Amino acid sequence: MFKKILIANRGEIALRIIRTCREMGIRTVAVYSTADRESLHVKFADEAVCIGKPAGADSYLNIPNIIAAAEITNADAIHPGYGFLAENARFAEICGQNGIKFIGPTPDQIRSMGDKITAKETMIKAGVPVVPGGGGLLESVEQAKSIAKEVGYPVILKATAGGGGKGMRVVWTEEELERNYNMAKTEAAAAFKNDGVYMEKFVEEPRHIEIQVAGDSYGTVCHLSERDCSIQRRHQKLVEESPSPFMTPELRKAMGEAAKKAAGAIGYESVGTIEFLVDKHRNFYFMEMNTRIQVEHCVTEEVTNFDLIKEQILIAAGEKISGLDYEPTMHAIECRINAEDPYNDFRPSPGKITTLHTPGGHGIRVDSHVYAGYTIPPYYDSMIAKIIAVARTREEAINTMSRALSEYVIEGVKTTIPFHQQLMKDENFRKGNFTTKFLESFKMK
Ligand code: MV4
Repeated sequence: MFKKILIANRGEIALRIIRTCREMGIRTVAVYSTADRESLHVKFADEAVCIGKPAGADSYLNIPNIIAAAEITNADAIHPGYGFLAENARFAEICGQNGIKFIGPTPDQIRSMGDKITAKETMIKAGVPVVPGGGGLLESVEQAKSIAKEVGYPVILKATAGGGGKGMRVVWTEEELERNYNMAKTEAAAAFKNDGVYMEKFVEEPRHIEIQVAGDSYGTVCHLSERDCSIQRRHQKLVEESPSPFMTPELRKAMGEAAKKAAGAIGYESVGTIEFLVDKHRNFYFMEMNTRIQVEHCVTEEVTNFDLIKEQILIAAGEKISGLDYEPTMHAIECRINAEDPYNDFRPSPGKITTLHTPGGHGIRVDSHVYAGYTIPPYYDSMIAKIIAVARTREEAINTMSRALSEYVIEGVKTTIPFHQQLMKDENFRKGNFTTKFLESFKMK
């Protein structure tokens, strides 16, 4: 087992990883930017190293500085968390070249899912359902038009180097295709330094349901059921839950098997997520694979009783997994508390937290790095806490969440707490009646 893990991240996920390491008897090294000197992850780790100025590029994305911090502290592994360098194949490679274990998949596995056209081709070969459409790289507007004619409008253009919704364009008629094709290519080139785009049939009003998987270095893969992440705003998830209110035992079995095929096809060795679009007829289609631990991993932990960070570390250290699949035994809902103003287009609201009262009690877990007197820096993600409610039924979990939200006091900055309070009362949300379009028409009172 590793003796010392460096956590190449900040915020709640850095703290989350430190907690598991302490339980496992593994020493921890925090790294931090000059904006994060007062952050809890710095205080909770056994050692801490400053790695640069506030901007991500100067600190949490600065590979030489992070490797140097691992060398001087003698860390034998690096946990990347999510975001920053978590899906950077080059970083995983450099860790290996320096004799440091990257806690995650291999560089090749990251690469094979990073390019979306390659990933889709791999899934087709593996027998995983994908959205119908041209498939490969589009070579010209003429080719795009002829594929769209075959597939039928509406279609969606996506960047092969994209993901998470960046650089996508929905096209409803042939007249709109040329303009959107050119814009998609320009946007992709600017955002990803790769102007490759591909086409798919546009699935209208889908649900976003993802399957948590785990694979070990002996070729065994298993799944830990689904998370419903349909409650999103501009591709930012706000609420996640497990099980999905749209799930059936048959669909879970089929999606679980497809997810295992997907991970198995690349010999995946770590915990990961297969994202699917699910249409109203419960047809499901592979969208992308996230080769990292995700923000919303906690809902799966609460319903399966696994510590997914521990599993990830054990797999990286060469342990075997059971190979069994796991079904939810409880219902868990997570609300992301962001320092944003839900009454003002979710505008970021960094600054000093003057008062803080964190909820607790039966069925409540709060993962957070903030405290009274903490100043939220403006340089990073605005998420300051995740609140997870767990109960035997969905209705009870929603009631527990409502109760906990009513206890939460955060003063000094605006937060998404009022949004979640109103959502928990929404009739359609309570009925499980929602798709990825739900928040487009949700109005704050
Ligand atoms: C789609 C789609 C409809 N049809 N692909 C958004 C994130 C990225 N992973 C892919 N996304 C979508 N791909 C086809 N063929 C609709 C979306 C989409 C979406 C997906 C999940 C959650 C929220 C979303 C919001 C808008 C669009």
